[in-house]
Amino acid sequence: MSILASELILNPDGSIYHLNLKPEHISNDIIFVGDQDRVDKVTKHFDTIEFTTQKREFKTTTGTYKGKRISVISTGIGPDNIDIVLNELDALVNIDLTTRTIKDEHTSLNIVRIGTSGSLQKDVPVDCFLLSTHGLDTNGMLHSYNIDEIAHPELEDAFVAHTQWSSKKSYPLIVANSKELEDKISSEIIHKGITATAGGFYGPQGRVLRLSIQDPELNGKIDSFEHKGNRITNLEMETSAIYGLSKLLGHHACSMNAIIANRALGEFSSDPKKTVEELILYTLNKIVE
Ligand code: R1P
Repeated sequence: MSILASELILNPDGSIYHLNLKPEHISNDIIFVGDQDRVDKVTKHFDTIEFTTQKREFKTTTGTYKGKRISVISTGIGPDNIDIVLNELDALVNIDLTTRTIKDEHTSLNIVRIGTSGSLQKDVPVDCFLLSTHGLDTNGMLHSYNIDEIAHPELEDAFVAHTQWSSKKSYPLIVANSKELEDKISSEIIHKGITATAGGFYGPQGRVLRLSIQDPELNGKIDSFEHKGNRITNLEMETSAIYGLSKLLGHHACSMNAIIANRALGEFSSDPKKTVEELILYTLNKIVE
């Protein structure tokens, strides 16, 4: 059955609505960054550039690094943008945009996020690299989909009990990464843990400026959560949404975090640009290994 024009929106040139991309523009190996200016910080290392485009915060450049074809895409900030980026990328590879029908053969993308994040644990220091084994979704976007098959109810229920999570907020969901990608990108220098993904930067991450927040103790309760060896190491705004939609759509995803702040110690990196640059090079070289 053909997908209606109002549901699968294409631009007049046939490219997908927000990303401005056609299927031939992207590689199956994709790096996500948040900031559109960070795309060039990755692709400046490329041997060749074949294509670049930008619409709103979504900038894409495709080229080769050490001979491997890779696309780098900026997602902007937050899980709402990830909903757009993952659905549109999946449509590029798994929907025939001409007939508007789902292809018989499924294509899996490999997606690695290179992001910045704040540590919640004293022993996950500023300027280290952290690979997210899971994303802890606290923002609710994924609840629009059928998520039972990707949930970890025992861990989620333990987290709800430990934090006395308000029933008025969206129920937390814990989603795993792609173990295959984790094994490819890991090394002895990489910290690992569950990454909590918030739907905002201030209140949703426990920051107080002028507004009081629903649970001022929440960050402390997240720090102290432990269940069968699992703990929450850091906080950012995209990983759980990337993991959830990738699993549901049949793609592989892994999130790499440059830890630029330590919320437990109140510290901020003295040179976050350098840490991000080092993570970019580390990740690129792992992807092509
Ligand atoms: C907030 O400042 C942004 O920085 C972090 C958060 O996840 C959020 O997107 O990541 P990026 O630097 O990758 O955007």
